[in-house]
Amino acid sequence: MSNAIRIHHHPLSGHSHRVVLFANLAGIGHTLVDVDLLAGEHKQPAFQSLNPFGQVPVIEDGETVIADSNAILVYLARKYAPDWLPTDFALEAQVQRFLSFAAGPIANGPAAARLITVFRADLDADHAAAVAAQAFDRLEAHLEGRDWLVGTRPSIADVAIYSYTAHAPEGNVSLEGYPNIRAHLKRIENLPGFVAMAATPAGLAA
Ligand SMILES: N[C@@H](CCC(=O)N[C@@H](CS)C(=O)NCC(=O)O)C(=O)O
Repeated sequence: MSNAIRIHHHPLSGHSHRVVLFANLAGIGHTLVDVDLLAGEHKQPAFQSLNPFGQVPVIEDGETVIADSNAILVYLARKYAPDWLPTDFALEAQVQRFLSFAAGPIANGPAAARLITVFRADLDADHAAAVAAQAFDRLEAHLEGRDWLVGTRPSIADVAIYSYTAHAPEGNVSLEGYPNIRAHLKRIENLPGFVAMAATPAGLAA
């Protein structure tokens, strides 16, 4: 496997982590390029030439540049790790459903709650907590009797959900009442190649 893919990331970004995690789980060779978000590097022309939205993660695969964590997961799975994205139409739709879940309630719930505590983001903590609770109630119910979100093996859906769910307690969102979710996280952590995102104390950007 070549080392051609460059992953532009920030080590405390869950969106970045889901890409780094997938590259490691799927054995996709890559190099990491740190983007200093706290110094505003993502708003500079050099980075914005890669992603005009000014957000990590972004990958470069030769001449191909892809931004957005879920878009990157789809691209990498299709090109390098097809076992992680089913081609059966109905199963693929189920994967897409959970990518949307990751980009919606997971981003606006546990990820937003963590942005408030770790990065002092000016967001509504009560709203984030309510969105997180509803999202985790739904995820907990879906995982009843299931090992993986879709089908009988891990897919990019599991990877997309992992990072902000595992780190929800950093945003004061407890996983205590969610045994199915905690078992699912553990299953992902036990996969060969798993790499954790660094834990962060509250108030990083204080
Ligand atoms: N939909 C995007 C969201 C990416 C995102 O929110 N990235 C954050 C870091 S976790 C970022 O770069 N924030 C800087 C900013 O928006 O100015 C994805 O899935 O990649």
